[in-house]
Amino acid sequence: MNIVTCTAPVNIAVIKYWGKRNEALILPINDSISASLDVAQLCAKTTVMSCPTFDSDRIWLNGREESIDNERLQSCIRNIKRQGTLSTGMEKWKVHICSINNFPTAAGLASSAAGYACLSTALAKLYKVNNDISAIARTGSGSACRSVFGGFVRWYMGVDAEGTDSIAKQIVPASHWPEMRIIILVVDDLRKKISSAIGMQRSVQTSELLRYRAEHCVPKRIEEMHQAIIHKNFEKFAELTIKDSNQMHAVCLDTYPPCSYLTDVSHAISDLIHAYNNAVHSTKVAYTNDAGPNTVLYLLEKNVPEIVGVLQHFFPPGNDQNIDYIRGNLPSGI
Ligand code: 2P0
Repeated sequence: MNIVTCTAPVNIAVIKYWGKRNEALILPINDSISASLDVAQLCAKTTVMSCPTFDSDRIWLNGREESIDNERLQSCIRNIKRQGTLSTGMEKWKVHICSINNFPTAAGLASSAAGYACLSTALAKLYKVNNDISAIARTGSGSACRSVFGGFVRWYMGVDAEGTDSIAKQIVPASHWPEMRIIILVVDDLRKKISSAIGMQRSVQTSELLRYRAEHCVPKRIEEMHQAIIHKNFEKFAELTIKDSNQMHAVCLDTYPPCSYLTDVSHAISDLIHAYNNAVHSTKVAYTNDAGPNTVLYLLEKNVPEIVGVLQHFFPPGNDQNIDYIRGNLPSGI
């Protein structure tokens, strides 16, 4: 029996991926940038086993067996087996996969990203694949390619029709900006109504703003964000993060029928962050929302106590608008 276990981090985008130019190959319409979180805090952990006596491929997610007949999962497993360099017939052995998350699934916390990054890395080790793992992870879930690395990561959209250059690369390791912290405000951990995949497909079909964003906004913004990270320019980083999150949600509303992911509590949090930044005459905290109501804050370590104090003052425990806090930092890697 061969057995491999890996962990992979959740990543939170600061320049968002929203829209595919090729659905089957999962090729995006723009570059995106994210930070991977500390694997000890928010991660997927996957064990893969292959054995000559297994008679079928099987998968367990958080302890429950799920169907292996999932198109993306199959494509990921097929890709890896095809690229493997095992030479003894072991590539024909069936595989059993066990994966767990230590965070709420489908709460807008990119569980599929960590999950597919982890699965791809574990299977690539099992089948001795030497090719780019981010490209394999991408075929499971687009944002998974960014979770293959720690620190700040850029997913290059690429130009090749087959997607050979649509891969992720680390911009800097987490140690480059050790003061960076995130706080996840869990507004609601119920499953989101419209999946990202469906939402972005609908945006590509109907939103003119999406095309404008991809052609005119993101190319400039992505270079500015890349530089802000390299130069540890927090104010610029924060402004770009906020603007890009809001633009992605503007595209979601420009979609027909619209995809509305934010709640009154999400809006109240962003209003509070703007009021706070305004009061302190500097952008000390950034917020960003994925395809769900939870808000992620990026801030520097020295500002954490004050900002947590402000949040707890306005959203006290026991209040109707109660939110849970998950604090994290970035040091990460598989
Ligand atoms: C991101 N999201 O950049 C954006 C922001 C959600 C909002 O990547 O269809 O689960 O599997 O490629 O990767 C979520 O999209 O979608 C996502 P698929 P995925 O993080």
